[in-house]
Amino acid sequence: MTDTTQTVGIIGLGYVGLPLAVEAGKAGFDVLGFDVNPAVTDLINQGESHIGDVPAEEVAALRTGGRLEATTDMSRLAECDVISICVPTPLSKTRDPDVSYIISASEAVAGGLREGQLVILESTTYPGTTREVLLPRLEETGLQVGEDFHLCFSPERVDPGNAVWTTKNTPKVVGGITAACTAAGEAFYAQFLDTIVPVSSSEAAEMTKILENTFRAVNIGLVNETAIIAERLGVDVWEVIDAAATKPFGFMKFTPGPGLGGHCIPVDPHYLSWKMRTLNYKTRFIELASDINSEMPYFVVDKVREALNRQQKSVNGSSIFVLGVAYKRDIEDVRESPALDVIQLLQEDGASVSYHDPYVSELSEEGIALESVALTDEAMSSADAVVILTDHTDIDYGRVVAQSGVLIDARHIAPRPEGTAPFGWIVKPQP
Ligand code: SAJ
Repeated sequence: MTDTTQTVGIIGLGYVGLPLAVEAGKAGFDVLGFDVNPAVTDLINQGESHIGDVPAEEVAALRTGGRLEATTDMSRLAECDVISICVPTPLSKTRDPDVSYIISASEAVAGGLREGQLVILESTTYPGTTREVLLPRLEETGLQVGEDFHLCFSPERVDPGNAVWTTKNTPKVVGGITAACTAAGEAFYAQFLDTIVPVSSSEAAEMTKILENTFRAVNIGLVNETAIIAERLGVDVWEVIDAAATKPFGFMKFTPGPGLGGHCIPVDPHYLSWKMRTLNYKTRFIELASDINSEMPYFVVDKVREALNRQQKSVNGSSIFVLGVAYKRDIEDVRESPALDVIQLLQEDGASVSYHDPYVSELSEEGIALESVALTDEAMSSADAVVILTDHTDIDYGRVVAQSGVLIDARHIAPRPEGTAPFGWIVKPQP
């Protein structure tokens, strides 16, 4: 693992796998990317990129240099000296872990497992998955972990849209089934990532990731509950959080919003909850945060109702224009986006909803079928209410305030009209 003559296989060429493939290719490894979707492998083999954080030029350069190839043929895993598994770990309909992607990847790896290979799971999952789900399938080949092959867990820490912290410069935690496995994982990543953080086991590495994301989910839940409490007390939560954030130590700023989106933060903590239920322990903070975060779409719809009420209007029959449907700013991903919940609730209450999102041209999720409309003055001024749900950077919010008759701001991004309170969920009309 101490030279780049190895061939690196990466299973799953999404927002985790493709950036990793590109970094390994740039470091001089031959990279073989695997994906079940031929549209993805074809696109990459044409030197294109379907991931916002990966410029097509980087893919094209690696293709030209013969460093990167994509395939759907899993039998080629035998060609790889290192195999990184970056497949999705969603929740099932009953909100239990769905490790089916990990299982099918494990079986594909086992099919071509040979001496000298290093296998690394990167998908976020409950502590124990690497040892309990992957290892048995690999050892069915008769090969011995830590002797014939190595097996590690190394959490992905990709923050989509974050140009400062990238795959290359974000410290990389890695923990193996055995000490030799950890050493192999550390040696591999050290070839092309800036900082490696070895830990004592695959469980420690799995738990590290779950703690990171649970930390965020619980703290977002805390500020969202603070928002609900502040509303009852007639205090503005945004002002209070900004003031608390002036404390130079012992405080970390999180902001309330329309709910918890993305395929990580709303999902990952439930992997730990599920595992602990099998051990007869209830993870109370995770469940409580989840309850509160799920309440926020209702809170926002209540604000819309209150704002319309100030103009003797009801939600029912109103035209409501939503600004931003992605789960967070400056990305195109709508998975678990709270905007989907807000739109559904408004439609159920009889509103006719349209939206504008510069990153999301159409919305066909969870029974919603809408296309992004242009952000014209007319679209805003003719709506009975405008609701900001995602604070994309490239929108002129001063214009939104000027053109909207009724404006609800769930992200505290809009400038406040002269003479009105500088904070609050309802920008116009003032009480
Ligand atoms: N959110 C709030 N208030 C906050 C912060 C976030 O309401 O103060 C909301 C966001 O709008 C979004 C959701 O929570 O809907 C998740 O936000 P996020 O910033 O955690 O975004 P993700 O899920 O794209 O990325 C996170 C990573 N984010 C950061 O570290 C900033 C990181 O936790 C993980 O590397 C990544 O998930 C992952 O892959 O696990």
